[in-house]
Parts: sequence; structure tokens; C-alpha cells
Amino acid sequence: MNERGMLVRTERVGEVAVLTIDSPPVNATSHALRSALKKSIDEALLDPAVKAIVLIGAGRGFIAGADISEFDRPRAEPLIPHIIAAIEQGQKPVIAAIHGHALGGGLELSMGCHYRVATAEARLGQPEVKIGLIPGAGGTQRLPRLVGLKLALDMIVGGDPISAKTGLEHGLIDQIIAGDLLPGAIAFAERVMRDRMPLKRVRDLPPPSLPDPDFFTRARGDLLRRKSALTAPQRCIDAVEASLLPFDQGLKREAELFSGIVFGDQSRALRHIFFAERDASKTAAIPAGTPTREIAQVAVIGGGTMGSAIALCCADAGLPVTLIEADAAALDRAMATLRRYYDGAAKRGTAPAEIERRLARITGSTKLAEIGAPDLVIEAVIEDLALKQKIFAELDRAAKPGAILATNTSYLDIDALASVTGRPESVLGLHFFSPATIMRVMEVVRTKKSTGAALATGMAFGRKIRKIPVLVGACDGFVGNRLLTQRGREVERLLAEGVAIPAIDEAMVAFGFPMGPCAAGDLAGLDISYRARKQRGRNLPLADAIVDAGRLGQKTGAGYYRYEPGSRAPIPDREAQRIIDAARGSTAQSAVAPEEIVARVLAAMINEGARILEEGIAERASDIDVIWVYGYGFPAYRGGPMFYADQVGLAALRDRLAQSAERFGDPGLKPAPLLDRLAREGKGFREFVRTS
Ligand code: T1G
Repeated sequence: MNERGMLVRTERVGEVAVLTIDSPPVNATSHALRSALKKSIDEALLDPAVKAIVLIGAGRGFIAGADISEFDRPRAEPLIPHIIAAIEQGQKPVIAAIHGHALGGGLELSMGCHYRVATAEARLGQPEVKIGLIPGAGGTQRLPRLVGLKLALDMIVGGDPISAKTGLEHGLIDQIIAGDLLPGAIAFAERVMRDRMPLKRVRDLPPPSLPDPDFFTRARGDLLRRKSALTAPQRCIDAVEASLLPFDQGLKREAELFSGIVFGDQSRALRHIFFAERDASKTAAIPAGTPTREIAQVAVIGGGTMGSAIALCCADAGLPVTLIEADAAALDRAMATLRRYYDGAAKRGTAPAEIERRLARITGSTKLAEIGAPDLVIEAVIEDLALKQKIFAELDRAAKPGAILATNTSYLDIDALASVTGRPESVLGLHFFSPATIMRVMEVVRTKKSTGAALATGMAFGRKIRKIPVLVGACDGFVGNRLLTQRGREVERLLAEGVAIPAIDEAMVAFGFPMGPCAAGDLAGLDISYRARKQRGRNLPLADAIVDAGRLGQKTGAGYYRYEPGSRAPIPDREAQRIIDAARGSTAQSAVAPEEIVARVLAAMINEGARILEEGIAERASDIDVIWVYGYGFPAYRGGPMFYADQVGLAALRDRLAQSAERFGDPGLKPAPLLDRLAREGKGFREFVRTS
């Protein structure tokens, strides 16, 4: 938007009208922008001095699509199809000049133009499926006509963008402009006029040819095999299949399919997560403009599962990292882990030269004194407070003034670590989720003394290594693991009632988790949560019994399930059930409906989420959603535990919890005051705003 608040600027260059779309941050087509664009195009089409029109975006890119925040409201005209209709009914060539991203409605608008030119770095995509939608402005009809069914289906069902080069090769782009885009686009428009090139309307192209009669059956089969519970990918296939019809029939079919899912729960949930992910980095605890310290070099203490993975995240993000282990043997094991990871990356197609570059960024050492001058040190040794305090005291001496000291602990008292240093203001938690090279979220834990600058630096570091950093307060288990603890307690109650292990996991998988809580425990290693419980003097008699029997999960070939050597596939195991029955003193089995299992487990977690909000450990409910979706596999199409709670309704949840608290005599299940208050006010967690 320029100084005059105009979303679209029109300038004339000779006989070409240049319409610059300027609606930061990403030129999303809000109603205001659509109205301004339609008006500018209508005026240019009517202006006798104008012989051709160039559409170009200001800022980061062309257009990032429709304004996602408007989908919860009734759609206001003009819509993108109205703008396209004006272009298609016009008698002047309209050229889309694309740089950065042309996504969703942005790409669709460009396909409504007669020609598309782009810079080499432009990215072109239909990512609607990622927010539970399908392209709704003709993309499912025009894209197949331009690039063919195979690429169109891949782009629309997968949602990932293609390069300008691929676009050119497949006829989506007419020319790649070397150098400045605008003069190149104007020159292209002048060539169209000079050479009387046709007004190529994509809608006039013949329907795409079917690669083979089973093309769509196979595509649907692939989706079924992925057991995806997602609706949008299926609807995408339906819509693209309609491109075999005459254009307007296909367009009508697309509109029906779009209206059928735009107000659906899955898309609402995925749109919630889209914004929650971005809101997470805006926190009142760090005033805007707080300076961050530059992180150019990192050191990681401890090369175990987490430490080595954190070092890999740094190296993959271009950061030099020193990995320090206690002794040479441990260091060798850590370096072997790194090499195995990059062998896998090579198999997945990462170029050998790139792997060499990344490996070269990692230095191993066994001497803390050789830590060098990292700007950030991340301690990731075993969960032993005394050991961590000893390391923090040494780090405080070895690290340069101003360096930030962070810990990857998942529950220990970080203030106790800060207290043994002379720089408590520069101590914080950076809690990664396992496997750290894959899990996208990171809890940035503020201590009593962490400064805004230290926290801002922790958040910036998280974004630099391509994580979603979420700021949380220090407490036992922070945010994610506090809900995990409540999940474990409810699983324990279900097992105690005689509900079978697989029944619990199957119910949670049917709800959308990639694996159930028991199998997830086996994957992570049951000894880790066991030790954490014991350090806090907590017992879960049935879970403890499994561990006491030496069943630590996949790493010992048995936990809640048994595992064939070399396999990660959980096999139900009567021996595990026998141990549990012995510990609970009964063999009576009881069947609880899968929905009831899910409802009980989630209610306990959500209640803890409410306490976390009350205590200010999380700033907003959507932060909890982001942590559980990207840290624990909570299905994104359910929006996360707190969003889901609002869908279920807080009054129903409160009543369920009150009954459970009564039934199990567990005060921990008593509805949290915040949940109770919001339920009484008929509100949801989305309306919860921290006041102090
Ligand atoms: N609508 C509204 N806001 C958007 C937006 C959008 N489409 N895209 C980005 N933003 C905001 C975002 O919330 C953030 O705000 C800021 O822009 C920067 O984004 C009819 C139905 C373009 C690749 O799905 O993938 O078209 O936090 O932090 O990392 O068929 O944003 O600063 O206040 O992500 O550089 C389809 C979504 C819509 C693309 C840039 N389009 N956007 O990434 O920045 S549906 C999409 C992105 C549609 C039609 C259909 C990315 C990006 P704030 P950012 P980034």
C-alpha cells in the first residue's frame, strides 16, 4: 500500500498500463485488494490509450493467494473469478509478471491472464490443500489445460510449488525474464502487440488428455494407501477430474466442491494452525524492536540422541557448530551418528558436495575449554540436575562474555542452572522435540532472569534453524510435557480399568495421531519417562511395572508391545498385558468405546492446557496447539488440543471432567478455573487473552 493507501497503482509506460499490486506483507487478495484490482483493470480496459496491461506485485512476490483470514466470513464480491472474467472478456492482452511467489488465487489469477512471464527464482503453486481447501478460482480447470493432468494433480494434491523453470518447460510460464522483471514484462507486452500475438485464453484450451484410463483410480488408490483422513486431497482429485469436462461445467463442479469444504472442520482447523504457527513468534514478553544478538557460531554439549541432532540442525542451517563430548569414545559414537544421518541424506538426494559442506561445519571435541567463541551454547546431556549445574558452571567460565547458555532439558529447573552462573540473564531453555532433525517446533523457555534480548535471540535462533519457536514459561514439563504427563495418567487409568493396550492406541490413531501413546512411549524409550517420574517421586504403577520388568520399549525389543529384531512395527504382546494385570491385581478386561478413550485422554490434556494458560506459562491457547501439532503429532486437521476443545465446547468438557474427578477421586481432573469460567461465559480458549 503506497503512501496514498492505494493497494493497486496504475502507471502508463507507452501504451502499456502497469498495475502494481501493493498489499504487504504478501499481496494476499483481501476484499479490499480484489476491489481495487477489479477497478484498475476495468479502467485500463476502457482507456483507449492503453493497448496492453501488465500485472506485477510489489514487495516479496506476485500474490500469495486469497486472504486466508477472510474464509471464516461470507465471501464478498468481486472475487478472483470476477477479475479473471473481466480480463478474459477484455480485448487487450494482459500479462502477469511474476517474481517471488504466485500461490493459490495468485497463480489462478495469472492463469486468467493471456500470458505469464516470471523471474528465474519465482515459485508457482496451488497450496490450498495444506489449509484443507481446493483451488477455488479456476485453478483445477486451467492448470491441467496448461501443464497436463500429471503435473497439475501433483501440484494441487501435494500443494508444493514448482520452479519457474519447470513452469516454462510445462507451458505454465511463457518466458523467464533475466534481469529486471518490469522492463522485461513491458518488452514482452510490446512484442505481443507488435507481433499481434493472440489473446490466449486458457479456458479456450482443450481439456487435458487422460494419460491412461486408470489415471484417477490410481490417484485415489494412492490416497487410500496413505490412509489419509484428510478430505481436501480427495476433493482435489474430484475437481481436477472435472477438467475433462467442457470448461464451464468443470468450473461449476470446482465451485461446488470448494463450497463443500471451505466451512468444514478440517479447513477451519488447518487455517487455525496456519496463523497459530505465525502468531507464535509474536509475544508480549519480548517487546517489538528488542535487539537480538547475532548467532554465528554454536556449541553443543553432549552428543547423544538429542545433542547430535541439534548439532545437525545447526549445520543444516549453515551454522558452524562444535560438538563436545565427555570422552573420545563418546565423541566417536556421536560423529558416527552424524555420518549415518548424512548417508541417509545422500540417499534422499542431497548432493555430496553439500554434505561435505555441512559436515565441515561440525567440529568434535572432548574439552570444554576448547569451546572457542560460540555465541550460543546448548547443553544436551542426560537429565541429571547436579551434572548440568557442574557443566553450566564450567561453561560460564569458558564461554565468552555475552554468549547465551541454553539447556535442552525437558523438565529440570532452569533457574537452578542459571543460579550457578554469573550470567543468569543470558540463560534460557531451548527444548527440542525428538527426533530434533524432523520435529518443527521448539520451546524457548524463559527463566526468572532471562532478558528480552536473550529470549529474542533464542526465538531468532529457532527461526534460523527453520524451527517454529514458541516462548513458554519455566515450570515442570514446560507446556508440551505437562500435557504429555496428563495423557500418561489417563492411559494409566484406562489400563487399570482393564482396557487393552492396543485398544488405547488404535483409538488415538483413529483420531488422527500417527501412533498411540503406548507405541510412542516404546519409541522414545520408557526408561526416560520412568526416570523423570522417579526424580519427582511420582508413580504410575502399571507403567512402572512394564519398566521394572526390563521392558524399555523398542530399544530392548519389548515395552507395551514387542518388536521383531530390526523392526519398529509394534506387535501386541500378551506378556505386557500379563505384567499389567499382575500389577493391577485383576485380569478382567473392559471395553471402552474408542471415542470415549479419546475424549477422556484429551479432556485431561486440555484441562492441563487451561492451567498452563492461567499460570501464564503459555501466552495463548494457539501456542499450545502449535507445540502439540508439531511436537507430538496431534493431527493438524483437528487444530490442536485447545482448538479442538473449542470445537467440542467447554461446557461439555467441564462437565465431563467434573464427573471424572468424582469417579476417579483425582483432584487433577477437577475443571481448571479458567475452563470453568470460559464455559460459564459461553466462550472458548480462542477468546482467552492474557491481561497481566
Ligand atoms: N492470507 C493471509 N495472510 C497471509 C497469507 C494469506 N494467503 N499468506 C501469508 N500471510 C501472512 C502471514 O500470516 C504473515 O503474517 C505474513 O503474511 C508473512 O507470512 C481462491 C482458496 C507466502 C510462502 O496458502 O505459504 O488462494 O504473521 O510468515 O515465511 O483458490 O506465507 O506477519 O502477521 O508465512 O515468507 C493459498 C500461504 C490461499 C499461501 C511466505 N495461499 N502463505 O512465507 O512469510 S487459499 C497459501 C504462505 C487460495 C484460492 C484459494 C507463506 C508465503 P504476520 P509468512 P514467509
